[in-house]
Amino acid sequence: MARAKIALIGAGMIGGTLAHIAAREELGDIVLFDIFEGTAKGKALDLSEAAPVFGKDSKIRGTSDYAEIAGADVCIITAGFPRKPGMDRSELIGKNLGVIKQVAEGIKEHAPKAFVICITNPLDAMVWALQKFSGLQPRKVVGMAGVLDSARFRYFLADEFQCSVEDVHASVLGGHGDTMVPLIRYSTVNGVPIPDLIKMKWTTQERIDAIVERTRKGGGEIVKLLGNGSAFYAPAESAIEMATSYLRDKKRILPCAVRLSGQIAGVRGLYVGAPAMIGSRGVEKVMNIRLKADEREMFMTSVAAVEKIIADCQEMEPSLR
Ligand code: A3D
Repeated sequence: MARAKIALIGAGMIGGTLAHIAAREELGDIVLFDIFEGTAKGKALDLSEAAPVFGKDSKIRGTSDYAEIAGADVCIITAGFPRKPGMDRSELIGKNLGVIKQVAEGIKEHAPKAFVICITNPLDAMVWALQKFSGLQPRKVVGMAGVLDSARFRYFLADEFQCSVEDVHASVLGGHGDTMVPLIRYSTVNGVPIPDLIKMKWTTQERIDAIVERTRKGGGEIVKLLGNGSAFYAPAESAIEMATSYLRDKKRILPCAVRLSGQIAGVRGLYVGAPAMIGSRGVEKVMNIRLKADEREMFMTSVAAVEKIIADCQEMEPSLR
C-alpha cells in the first residue's frame, strides 16, 4: 500500500519539527513547503540525511511549488508569522490572513481531499478563514490548539501532584489563549476529578487557579523566555497526535478547533475548541458537553473574543462576509 503523503505548509520552527517527528514515526512521505525555497529544501535535505541514522524510509522533499503537494492526505499549516514579545495574537491578523488565503488556494487546487490542520495564529479565526477561503468540508478542516493547551495544563498538574504526566487528563474548551476554558470537573488524575483532589487535600483551589492562569498564558511565557519566536516542540507534537488519529482512523477524542453546529452552548458556524473525535472521515463527532453556568459564561466570553477577531478579518477581507 502506498505511503500516506503529508504536506507541511510552512517550514519554520514548527514545520521543521513536524517534519522531524513525522519522519521518525514514518507517518508518511513528507513535502515541506515554504515561500523561502532554500529553507524548505535545506531542512528536507538535512532530515533526509538523518533518516539512515534513525532508520526510517519516509521520503522528504522541500519545495515552494504548490503542485508538489498534489494528492496530500494531510496538510498541516504553520505558514505565517509568529508572535513577537509583547505582541497580542490579534495583531497578527493582517499579516497572517493574507498568508492563509494563499495557502487555502494552494490546497483547494492541489490537495482538496486532504485533512487540514491549521496552527497559524490567531488560531480560531485563521482556521475559520482557511475553511471559508478553501471551501473544503468543515469536517476536514480543524485547528490545533486544545491538544497543546491541555498538554500544558497536564504538565503543570503533574508537576503539582508530583505524579506521572501519563496519569493526568485535562479537558479544555473554547478559543486558544487567554480566554481558554479549562474544565476542572472533567480534568482528572487516574480518573479522580480535580475538585475531589482538592477535598482530598492534594492541592488547594488557589493553586489550581494559579495553574489555570499559567496554562492560559502558556504561549506568552515561552515567547518571553525565547525572546525570538514562539513554542514549537509541544505545538508540533500536538498536531502530529491529531494527524495520526486521522491517518490511522484511531478515533481519538481530542480538543480541537472545530466548526460548531450547535453542539456546545448552541454556538453555530464558528470555529472554537471542543472535544472532537478524529477518524478517517475527519471530525466524526463533537461531544455535546452540557456546561454549568460559570463554564458557559467563560465559554461565551471566549466565543466573543473569537467573533471579534473574525469581524476584523471580515473588515480586511470582504469576501469572508
Ligand atoms: P516560523 O518559524 O516563523 O515559521 C513560519 C514559516 O512560514 C516561515 O518559514 C515563513 O517563511 C513561512 N511563510 C510565511 N509566509 C508564507 C507563505 N505565504 N506561504 C508559505 N510559507 C510562508 O513560525 P513557527 O513555526 O514558530 O510558528 C508558525 C505559526 O504557528 C505562527 O503563526 C505561530 O503564531 C503559530 N503558533 C500557534 C500555536 C497554537 O497553539 C495555535 C502555537 C505556537 C505557534
